[in-house]
Amino acid sequence: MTRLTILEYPDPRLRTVAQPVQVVDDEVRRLVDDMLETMYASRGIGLAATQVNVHRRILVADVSEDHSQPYAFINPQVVQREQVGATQEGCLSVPGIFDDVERAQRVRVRALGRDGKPFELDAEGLLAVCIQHEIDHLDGKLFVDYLSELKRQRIRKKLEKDRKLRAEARTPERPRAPAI
Ligand code: GNR
Ligand code: NI
Repeated sequence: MTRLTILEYPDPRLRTVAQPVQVVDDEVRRLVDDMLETMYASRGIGLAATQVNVHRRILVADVSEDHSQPYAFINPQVVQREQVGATQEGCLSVPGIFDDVERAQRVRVRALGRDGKPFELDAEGLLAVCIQHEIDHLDGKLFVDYLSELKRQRIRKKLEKDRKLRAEARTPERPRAPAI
C-alpha cells in the first residue's frame, strides 16, 4: 500500500471534473486501498480521488472511531435527499479550516462497490454529509465554495502563509559567509 499526496486549495487540479469508471479492475481496487491508507494516515473521514490527483469517480469514507467501517463508492450518485441542516465541515485539501455548510442530513446513495457490484446505501448524519462533500470533490467543488468571497479570500491568505512557514521549517536559512 502507498500513501498518496493530497492536493491543497487553491491548486487548480482540485477543479477537475472526474470521469466515470468503466471497469472496476485491480488497478481501481489498488487505488481504493491506497486512498483508504492515505485517509486514515491523515485522520480524515473521507477522501475523493480528485484530492490525490486521480480524476476518476471514486471515493472512500469511514466515519467509525476505530477504522472498522470502510466504504468505497465508485460512480456514486445521490438518488434521494432529505432534511437539510448545517454541519461544521473540514477538508484535508483545506487544512485547519472549519465552517458550517448546509446539506441534506439523509441521503440514499447508489454506487458500485470495491467488488464492482452495484449497491444502495441509506446514510445519515456525518456519513451523509461526508458523501456529499466527496461527490462535490469529484465535480471539482470544495466546501469553501459555499462560503462568502471574503471568507474564501481570508482562507487563501492563511493557507499561503501556513505553507510558507512549513517550507521554511523544512529548509532552515543558512548563515552566509561574511563578505570581506
Ligand atoms: O476528514 C474530513 N472531515 C469532514 C468533516 C465534516 C464534513 C466533511 C468532512 S470530509 C474530511 C476529509 C476530506 O477532505 N474529504 O474530502
Ligand atoms: Ni474534502
